Amino acid sequence: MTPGEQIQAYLSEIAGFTAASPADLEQFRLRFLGKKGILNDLFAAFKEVPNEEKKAVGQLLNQLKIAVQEKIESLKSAFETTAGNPLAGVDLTRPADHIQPGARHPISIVRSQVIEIFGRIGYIIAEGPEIEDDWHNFSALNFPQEHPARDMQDTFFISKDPDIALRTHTSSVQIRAMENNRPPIRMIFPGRVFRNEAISARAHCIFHQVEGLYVDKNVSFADLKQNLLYFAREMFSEDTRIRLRPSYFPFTEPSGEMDISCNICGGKGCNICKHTGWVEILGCGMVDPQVLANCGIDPEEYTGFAFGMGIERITMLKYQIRDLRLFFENDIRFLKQFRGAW
Ligand code: 2NL
Repeated sequence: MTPGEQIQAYLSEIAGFTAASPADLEQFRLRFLGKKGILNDLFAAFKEVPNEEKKAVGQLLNQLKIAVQEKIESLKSAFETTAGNPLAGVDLTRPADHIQPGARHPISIVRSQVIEIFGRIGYIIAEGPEIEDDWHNFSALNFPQEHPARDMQDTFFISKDPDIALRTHTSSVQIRAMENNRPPIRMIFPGRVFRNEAISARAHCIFHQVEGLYVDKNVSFADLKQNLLYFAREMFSEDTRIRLRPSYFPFTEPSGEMDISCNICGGKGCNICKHTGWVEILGCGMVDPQVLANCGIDPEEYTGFAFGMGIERITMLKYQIRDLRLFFENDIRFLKQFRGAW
C-alpha cells in the first residue's frame, strides 16, 4: 500500500466508526491522536515520501487529522447528551403523568383515632413482640392448662415445649408493661394478633387490636365505665349511649361486654344492630387480682381495669363495611374511598 492508499483506508474506517461508550471513544482518540498514535507515525513517515508526491500526501494527511478531530467532537457531544444524563431525550415541556395519590388504610386511620382519643385522657402507647412465649400470652393471664385457646386448632404455634406462638391478643404486651413498670400504669396497646380461623366475611386469621390498661390505687369499675363512655362518644358521636353486659374472660373479674347505641339508626332498630338498637364494640373488666400478682403488683394495694377491642370491628361499624376481607385485599377501589378521612 502506498502512503496515499493507507490514508484513504483510514479515512473510510473513521467515517464508519461509532463508539459504544465514552471509553470506546477514548481508545479511538488514543489510537489516532496519541503520542504513539497513527497520525504521529504518518507525519514521521512523511519525510520519506518522494518529493513529487509530498503535496498530495500532505493534503490527505491534513484531511485525515481533521476527519479524526471532527469524529471525536461529534461522538463526544452525543455522549454528553445521553450517557450519565437522566434527562437526555426527555421533553421537559411535556405535561407530567398523573400520579394517583395514595390514602391511609382505614385500619390505620381508626387505630390512630383510638390512640389519639385515649391519649387525651392520659394513656400512653406500648408495643411488644408478635411472637410470644406461653407465660406472656396465656399463663400470666390465668388461662387454665386445658383452655381451648392453647390448642393448635385456635393458635399458630411456632414450637411446642417450650410453647412459642403468634400472640392471640395484645394482652401479652400488658403483662410485659406490668412486669416492667410500677403503677400508676395508664397505657394503650395497639397491635396485630393472630388466630387460627377460617377466613370469612366476619373472621380472619390476622386482625388488629387495641387494648387498654389502667392500674393504680383505688381504680374502680366506675372509672372503667366513664373512660369507655368518653371513648364511645369521641369515636362515634356525642349522643352515643353505652351499656355493659356481664361476660367472662380468664384475666378479668368481673368482666363485661360493652355495647353502644346503634350509630346507624340511633337505637331505633336496623339491619346493623339486628333490630336491637345496640351493637357490641369491646370487652372489658377489672384486672383479676391473680394477674396483678403474676406481674409482681400487690393486689391488696392496687386495682385496675382493662379492655380490648378489634379495630376491624370498630372500623366496620364506623364506615359501614360489610366484609372483613376487604381490609386485607389491598384493592385500590376500596382503599381510595378513605382519602381525606383523617
Ligand atoms: C375483647 C376483649 C379484653 C382485656 C382484654 C386484659 C389484659 C390484662 C389483664 C386483664 Cl394484662 N385484661 N385485657 C380485658 C378484657 C377484655 O378484650 O373482646 N377483645 C377483642
